[in-house]
Amino acid sequence: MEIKKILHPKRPDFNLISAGVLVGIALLIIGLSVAFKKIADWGSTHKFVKQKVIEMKVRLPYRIEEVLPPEPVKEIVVVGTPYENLTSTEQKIIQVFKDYKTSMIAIAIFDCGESGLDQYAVSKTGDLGVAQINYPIHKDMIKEMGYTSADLLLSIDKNLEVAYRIWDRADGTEGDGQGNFDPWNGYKNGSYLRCFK
Ligand SMILES: [Ca+2]
Repeated sequence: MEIKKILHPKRPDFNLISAGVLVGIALLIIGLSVAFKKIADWGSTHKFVKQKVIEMKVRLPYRIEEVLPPEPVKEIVVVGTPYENLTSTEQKIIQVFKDYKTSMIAIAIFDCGESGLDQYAVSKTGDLGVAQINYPIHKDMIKEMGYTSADLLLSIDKNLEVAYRIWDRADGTEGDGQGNFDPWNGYKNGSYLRCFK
């Protein structure tokens, strides 16, 4: 005869669980006490010190930096005469040519190489006024500017305005503020250099 085995559904063993919980609590208490003991030991040899959030640095009010050599001084022609002591014609030449060195050369050419800065100077070949502008050669440009040959003698300003235009055109490009004095004989033959003695 077959004996039927009655299978009881497994029930949790409450006694075993409560024993385990008790052991767990005991271990936790031991662990915590050990931890507190360690913190207490660490605390006996360590302490909290308040520190500043911003650190202040003490330093000298000056510092040493490398000194760079100055740029080379631009070469200039020194004539030794203050601007206010120049003649009005010389001042006008500086105003027209602007650049100091160019102006000094222009004064020297017109003074020592051409007209002697005589407003009414007229040469045999038709060079007129302060800058001794050759009328036959530059007639078209002078007319285009609205001036007559008489204007180049009566007005130093107009004479120099035409001179500047000739100077500017001499390098092949007009209106670039660059030029040369090749159109003037007083420059090409070197007679202007007498003004720089
Ligand atoms: Ca030019």
